[in-house]
Amino acid sequence: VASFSEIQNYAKSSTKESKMKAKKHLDQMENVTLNIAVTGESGVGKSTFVNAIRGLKDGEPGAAETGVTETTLRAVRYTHPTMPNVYIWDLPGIGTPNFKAKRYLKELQFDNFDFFIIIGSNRFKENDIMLAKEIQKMKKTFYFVRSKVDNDIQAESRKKNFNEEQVLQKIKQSCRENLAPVGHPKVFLISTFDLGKYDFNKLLESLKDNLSDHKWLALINSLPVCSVGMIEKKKKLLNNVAIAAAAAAAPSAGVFLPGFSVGCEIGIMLKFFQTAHVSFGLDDRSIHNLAERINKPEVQLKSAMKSHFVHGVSDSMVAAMFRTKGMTAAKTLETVFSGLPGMAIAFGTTLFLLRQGIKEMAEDAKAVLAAADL
Ligand SMILES: Nc1nc2c(ncn2[C@@H]2O[C@H](COP(=O)(O)OP(=O)(O)O)[C@@H](O)[C@H]2O)c(=O)[nH]1
Ligand SMILES: [Mg+2]
Repeated sequence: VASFSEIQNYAKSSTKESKMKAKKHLDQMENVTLNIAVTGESGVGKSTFVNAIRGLKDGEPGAAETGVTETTLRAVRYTHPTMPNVYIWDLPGIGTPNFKAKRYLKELQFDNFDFFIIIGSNRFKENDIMLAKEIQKMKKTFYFVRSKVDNDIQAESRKKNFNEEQVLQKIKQSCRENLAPVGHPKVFLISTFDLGKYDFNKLLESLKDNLSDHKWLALINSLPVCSVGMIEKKKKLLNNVAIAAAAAAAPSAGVFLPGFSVGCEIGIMLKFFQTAHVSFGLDDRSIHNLAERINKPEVQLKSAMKSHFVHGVSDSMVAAMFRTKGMTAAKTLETVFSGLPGMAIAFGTTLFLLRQGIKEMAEDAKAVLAAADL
């Protein structure tokens, strides 16, 4: 699987072959699988977390049941509502007795998982530590997540001399001591009810270091918009994908500038925009879910959107973008790519259009976030 920098190189050459390669990379990006395991004792918030990172509300069809006590040692695989190759596993705590735990671990087939998130809502337990050691043995990565910090903050905030940062540091310190048998690993504090706060972003940055470009892209595309920082991450990645999409969509060498009926592959552009649209949470389903979660009317969120994509992604809408004055500016951009042979004109223009779309969507996503008071 090629990295983004390789894709960039393919995109800059103008042969038919490089165009095919760009297409292949788009396919690979789309088909990359990601298996995330979420584990920890009963009641720590695994199911809630599984739902939150899939952008599902508790109780929605397909959502993991929350607030129920696990009685079986059974791993449940959840698919992502929009990304069929992203799987999130809800692994109930291994619990006692010991022989059961051993068998459970054996049956888990560690190799299938890209990483493990071990959640604790207070102290991490014997079992969490044992599991971490097993994961370590299998040379897999795990991350300790301390959930429900919103509860801690709320309780402490009633005290005199309350200092949020100090409270968080104290929790972290106590978790680290608790986890000393695993060698003082990093602990990320989160509130699943508000992923935009606390350490969720830091957790993502750590994940990034241990994932391939394509898996990282799949992860970020699959996560709901929870903060401006998340929007920026999505924007940056999609701007990279746009290079491959433009290379695959642009007409081959020798074809003059696209009104895209002239050889430019609209299907690739539409697909790119559709993926981005969902990733930025601007599609009907995402808006509907967000509206319900924050208890505000959908129209209020929708009216914040100002881009070409207000009514979704369609070929007529993309055609309209081709006719805007921005496309005149795209010609100026061609000079930037002027060192490139034949296809460069179409490539540059197509890339400009795709990135223009990303820019507009990111603005809309920020406006929606603001309208939602998040
Ligand atoms: N305050 C708070 N409550 C949470 C959080 N995450 C989960 N919960 C609550 O904790 C309870 C148990 O959650 P659940 O996801 O069913 O735990 P599981 O047994 O590990 O799957 C539920 O009532 C959740 O609403 C969180 O980040 N903050
Ligand atoms: Mg559960």
